[in-house]
Amino acid sequence: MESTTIAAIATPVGVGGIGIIRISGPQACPIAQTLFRPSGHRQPSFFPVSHRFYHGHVVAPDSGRFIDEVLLVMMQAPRSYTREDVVEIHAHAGPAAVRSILDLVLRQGAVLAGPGEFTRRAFLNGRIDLTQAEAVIDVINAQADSALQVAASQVQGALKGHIESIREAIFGILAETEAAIDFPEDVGGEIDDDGILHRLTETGLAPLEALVSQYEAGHVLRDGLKVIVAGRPNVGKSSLMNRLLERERAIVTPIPGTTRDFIEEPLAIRGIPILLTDTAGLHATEDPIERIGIQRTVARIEAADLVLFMTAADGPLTAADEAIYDIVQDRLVIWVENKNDLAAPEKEAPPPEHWRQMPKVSISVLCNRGLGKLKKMIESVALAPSLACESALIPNIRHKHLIEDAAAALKNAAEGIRRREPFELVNMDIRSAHELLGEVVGETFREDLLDQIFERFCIGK
Ligand SMILES: Nc1nc2c(ncn2[C@@H]2O[C@H](COP(=O)(O)OP(=O)(O)OP(=O)(O)O)[C@@H](O)[C@H]2O)c(=O)[nH]1
Ligand SMILES: [Mg+2]
Repeated sequence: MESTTIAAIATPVGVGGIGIIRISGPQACPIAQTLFRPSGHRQPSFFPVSHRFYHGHVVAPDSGRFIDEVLLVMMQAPRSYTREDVVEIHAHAGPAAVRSILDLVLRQGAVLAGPGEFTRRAFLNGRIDLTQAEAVIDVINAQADSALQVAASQVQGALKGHIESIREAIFGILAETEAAIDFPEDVGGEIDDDGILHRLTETGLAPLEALVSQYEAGHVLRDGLKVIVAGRPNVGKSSLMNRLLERERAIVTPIPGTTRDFIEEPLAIRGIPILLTDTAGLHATEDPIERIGIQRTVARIEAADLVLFMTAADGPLTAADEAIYDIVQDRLVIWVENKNDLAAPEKEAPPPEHWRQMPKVSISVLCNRGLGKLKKMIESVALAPSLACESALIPNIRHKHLIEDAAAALKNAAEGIRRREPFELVNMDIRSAHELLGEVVGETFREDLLDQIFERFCIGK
């Protein structure tokens, strides 16, 4: 247990309804008692009951100056977030009052908490493991609902449980082979190489490799779906971007060639984080600068998860549309036919045969028609199993690297067993895999790693 008592403002900066000052450590309660005047209690006899809210006032101990009307709650160790004594003071006034209260708390002997220090203590005191601590950061940072769901279930320890069971399996193999090396006469008989190899692959390597591939699959929920709007000039790409963002982000004019470079904006569609890119209209040109722009757009199209290929219904498809079709047709694509308010059905030619393979939605950005349907289509693409992953077992980048290294070590071990190398050697790899997985759940950890993780937190968490 830490001997210092830490304090910080736990609510976001700015003018909010309430601001919370959080204090954790052995002095949390004594400090609170010096500042807090409970309503209807005589001060000297006041000692808060754990997990109960008290109404009262914060008063500066030296001057007797009234600071704010507050609610105070004490959570006695170990039934608190950090497993230490925690006091929270919920202040009602603006940021100035919240800061004055924090100031008083610090003057009474608490030290200002570093970023993530509350969570770090929760980890060091064994309340949560590292995957859960990192998931707390993700919860704080998650912008869209679906990402939040994944983060929230990791707080519950889904990934931890899974890694633990893989680790146990590996540990079982280690225990068995080490016993055979050290005490051959007690264990009796030879090591069953093939049996060990089978177990190593089935219960160690395969689930680890599956986790790594889930990292790739889960990237949509974690980082957002990369969606690019492409089409010839003037079809309404920037208008669509603005409509989806619900603000006038991109310049829209009737002049073809209005957008000259990429415009990239994050947004959420039906709870899915999206990174939307508006592009310059694609068309045949001799202008060298425009040609570079077009090359870059093509590269972006190749890196996108989904292309919204836009055409306009105010006239027939053009050669420029055909040329863009050739670029986007092997991508995941939705054909978005815009300006259906100007469509003249009687004059419309049916689309070429090969175009009909693309899922199509007909919209009018101007009249706000068909946008709901487009959003639904984007959602179903994003949630397709090839991109998104329903499973809660999605590692973050740190986990992924460790899991990859552990898988590589197990692969080496498996190779060694196949070559009939002695288990003294093979076990070095197996042991290293076991340790690497220990780092994922924080069982074997290094101080600098902890610093790195907790630095990503905001102060007060
Ligand atoms: N009638 C009608 N006009 C639209 C619709 N959507 C966009 N427009 C108009 O089409 C023109 C071009 O719109 P933009 O959004 O600038 O088109 P763009 O595809 O971004 O064009 P570039 O940036 O030049 O490639 C503007 O005058 C828009 O008001 C629509 O659904 N119906
Ligand atoms: Mg534009």
